[in-house]
Amino acid sequence: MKQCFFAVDLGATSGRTILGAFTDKGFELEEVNRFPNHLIEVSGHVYWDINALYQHIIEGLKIAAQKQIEITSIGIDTWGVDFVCIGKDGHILRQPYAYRDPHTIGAPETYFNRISRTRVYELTGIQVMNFNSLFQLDTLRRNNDSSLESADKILFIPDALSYMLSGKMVTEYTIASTAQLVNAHTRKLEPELLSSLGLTEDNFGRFVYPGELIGTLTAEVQKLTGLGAIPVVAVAGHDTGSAVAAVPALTKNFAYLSSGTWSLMGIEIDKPVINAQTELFNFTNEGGVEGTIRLLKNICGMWLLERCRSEWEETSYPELISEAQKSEAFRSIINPDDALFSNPSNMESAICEYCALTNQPIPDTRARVVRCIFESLALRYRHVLDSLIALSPRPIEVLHVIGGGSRNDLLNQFTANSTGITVVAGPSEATAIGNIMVQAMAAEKSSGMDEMRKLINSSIPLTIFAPQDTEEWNCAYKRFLQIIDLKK
Ligand code: LRH
Repeated sequence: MKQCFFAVDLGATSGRTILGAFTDKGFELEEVNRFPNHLIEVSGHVYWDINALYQHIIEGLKIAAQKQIEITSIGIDTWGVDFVCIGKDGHILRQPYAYRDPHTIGAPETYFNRISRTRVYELTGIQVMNFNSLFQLDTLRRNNDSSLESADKILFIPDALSYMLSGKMVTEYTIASTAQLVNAHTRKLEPELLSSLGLTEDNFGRFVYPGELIGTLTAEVQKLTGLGAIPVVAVAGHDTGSAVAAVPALTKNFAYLSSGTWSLMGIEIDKPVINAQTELFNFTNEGGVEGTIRLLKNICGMWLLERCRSEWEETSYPELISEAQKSEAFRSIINPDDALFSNPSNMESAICEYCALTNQPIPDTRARVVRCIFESLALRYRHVLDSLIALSPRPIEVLHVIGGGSRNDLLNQFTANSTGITVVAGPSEATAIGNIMVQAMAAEKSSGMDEMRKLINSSIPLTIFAPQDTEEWNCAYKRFLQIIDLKK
């Protein structure tokens, strides 16, 4: 019987469960089930459906049981910052708000009246974004939210799903770190921040690091799925942490771009870098696997195209990419991180509005919209990479693009052209691979991340993109900087 690790990997628009095994040839992955994940808007709030996500995981486990696969352990990673409140009776108090809920607009500024921005950054090293759990929790507190008021525990999404499977409550380090609740130096929950929210450590589950055992499947889940008392292991519960663990780098001189709904661009370092410059650039220091730190920035990634696609009856990606490839270059340029694009009622109209506001031609065909998105993303990547190069203690020789977006050859080429550095694309399933790697490390089937990265590099096909058309891209970059300035 084959021995496998079961990875649950949930993103903001879709989720999947994957079986991973190590063979003589390297690494084998098999997708078990894939399902959509949607924002649900009700009465002015935006929610996730945690029960539906649980149901999909149960379906995946049932399929694995029917195939008579021996599962060594289960690990869950998800997008960051969102959480559920759990009552004294152990029940989830309501569906969790999604990070695109408008309730946190302006929340950091309100919070900084009590603890200054510099102090918060000094403690956590985390970039300020409206939706960080710190500001979500403070907003709920100010609004006397009934679920927070009745909460005994707060569980981040991967921890909440692990709880639903195992009955055990934990707070996993990487997901708590991106929440902006962890002290970057002690690598534990920060009491000063918790007390500003009226909370203590007792309001969270047992604090664990990637690789620790959470519990085993409850009797109920065993009955539902037909599986035995399989261990549920803490992986890097934050999807970006799992993805970056699977960067197939052979040396340390690399930057990465984890490309999905978000584009997370950064470098991996041993200790947090928290200084006036990183604060000014709003760079984050997120906790990762094996004590590593991800110095990175969130860039609005495929979200723009994902939203346009849903407005265009889900036209396939290959079709959209090929239309964009034939379309005129550098017709209109946007800043993908402009607030206009955070959750507009219509993404295509928001892009047209941005172009009108900055006196550029309106992208009036689908191909032009997609071309505008890809070129603008590539230019924004250069913008962020330039700051990273200035901050990095090591030279950056290569940019590893990982995640679903690494399948987009046109964008990969644009990224190489714009940044002027070689892009290595793949693996597209980095997050699930990183999740499985940590489970393998916990099962002592691997000596650690370096060995795993070598294995991924040698067993998964990677594509290399060398920079081209440097002159045109340099001119476009100057325009990009002017446009950002104009829109301020
Ligand atoms: C990417 C991600 C990112 C977070 C965002 C909310 O999926 O986890 O790292 O900042 O979702």
